[in-house]
Amino acid sequence: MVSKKVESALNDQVAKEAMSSQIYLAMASWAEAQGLEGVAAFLYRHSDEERMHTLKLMHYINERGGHAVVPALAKPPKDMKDIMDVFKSILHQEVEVTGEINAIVDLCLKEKDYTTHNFMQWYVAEQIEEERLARTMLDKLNLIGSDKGGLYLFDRDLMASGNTTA
Ligand code: OFO
Repeated sequence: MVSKKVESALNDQVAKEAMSSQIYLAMASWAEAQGLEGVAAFLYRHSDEERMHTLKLMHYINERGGHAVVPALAKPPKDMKDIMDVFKSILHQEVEVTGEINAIVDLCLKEKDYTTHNFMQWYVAEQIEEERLARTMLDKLNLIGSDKGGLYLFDRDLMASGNTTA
């Protein structure tokens, strides 16, 4: 059974993961409209992953005697400055999520909820991967600079990779 405090923290995280999915979806649509098909495919996939993160939390809350709440979501930004801006926002977003996950882990220890603490380790590991991925993308984009041919190859590679570890 989760305590009310832990349940509420997990439900807050449900809302944040759902919002992440929403933000990635808006970025994907922007990229698709720009003709960046590979980037769009990557971002659509990532939006799905964030939905999976949301559902995983919801199932856990319900299985532990709580009630997972479906949140209201704000409208995400429609336009991005450029592709660099997209991946800078992603890194910023993921660093923030890591902080939120760590705060829940901390709460679990304070509440002596070792079951939820154990469950949250999956998210701790996932955040390492998410941040690594965003940094790798930014490094590649920094190398490409304003080279249009480089951007074309970056987009094509993302299309071909079919996963989020490009
Ligand atoms: Fe759910 O990891 Fe990104 O935000």
